[in-house]
Amino acid sequence: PRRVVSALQPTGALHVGNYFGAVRRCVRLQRRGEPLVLFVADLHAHTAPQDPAELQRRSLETAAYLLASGVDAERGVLFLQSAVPAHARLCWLLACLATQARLAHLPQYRERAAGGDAPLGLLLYPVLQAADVLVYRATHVPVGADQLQHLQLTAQLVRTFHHRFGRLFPTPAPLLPDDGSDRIRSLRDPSKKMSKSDSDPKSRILLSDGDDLIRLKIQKAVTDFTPEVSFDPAARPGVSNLVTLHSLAADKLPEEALEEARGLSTAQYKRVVADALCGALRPVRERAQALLARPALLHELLRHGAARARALADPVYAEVAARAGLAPA
Ligand code: AQP
Repeated sequence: PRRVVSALQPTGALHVGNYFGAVRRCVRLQRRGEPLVLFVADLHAHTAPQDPAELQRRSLETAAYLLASGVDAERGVLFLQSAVPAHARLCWLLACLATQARLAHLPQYRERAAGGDAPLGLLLYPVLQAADVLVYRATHVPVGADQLQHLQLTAQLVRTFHHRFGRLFPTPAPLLPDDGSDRIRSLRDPSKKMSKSDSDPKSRILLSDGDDLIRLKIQKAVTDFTPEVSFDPAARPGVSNLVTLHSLAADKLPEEALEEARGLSTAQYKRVVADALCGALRPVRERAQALLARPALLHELLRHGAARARALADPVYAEVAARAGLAPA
């Protein structure tokens, strides 16, 4: 059977890159009938220092935005990663199958560790990601292009596991988008991706931003000095990023977005883009605010989700433990 597994880290407020690149894709897969396991990756968040109360608040907020975006927690499974111990248990065994050299070679690690004395958790991050999907015997993982190397590591860990302990896991296949949604750029420096942790809040549009703030951030977005609008991500990353955002927000093809931009200056086009974003994000924001006003309901939903996730993951881990000569948990 097919199973799609995905996650978001509660490392900050979600931005439109997370929304179009991850959340909305999950919602659409789920609406097409794909069985979706989706969680808030609070264990992953600890690879950077976290304030405990803030982490808890962000985790709940992230869950609220996932639900507000249309994730169906009854059809799928939605929970906090740390509530399902099998992730960390499987991670340990997989870590024993991975080599330090292989992990230290991954570009994301090299970027984030930047030659410093990084926490061990940062090195193990992609191994925990492998455990996250294998513990549900995932067949498909929605990823962005920058995650492909981590999925290759997962495939390698599956091969090593099978070699030592016999066949057990499907090799999860990547689901890559073809609408540019996996590469939304920073509004202040279009050579970088939009990111939760960028020090400049104007570099990203948050799902919690109101219409005025969305308009202001788009108006201040860095473009270039060519007056008309065109789509050329290599030569004109800033303007092209606006076209991508417009097409995603208005659910149009980039060509259709460009058609609307014809004859407009960049400044005029920015108003069109901002309108489209306001229209797409307003209902999500309003639903999230309504959910966040009911924390007890959210906690209950997540508790229920975690119980269902454990019912899926525990038997898989029990089989892993049996194969590896470990106690069943
Ligand atoms: N700029 C982006 N464009 C499209 N998709 C993006 N994603 C992240 N940034 C963009 C996707 O959102 C999901 C969230 O994954 P994560 O919570 O693990 O965060 P991340 O990938 O590390 O990226 P962030 O949001 O910028 O967080 P920080 O700053 O903490 O690293 C993933 O599916 C990712 O592809």
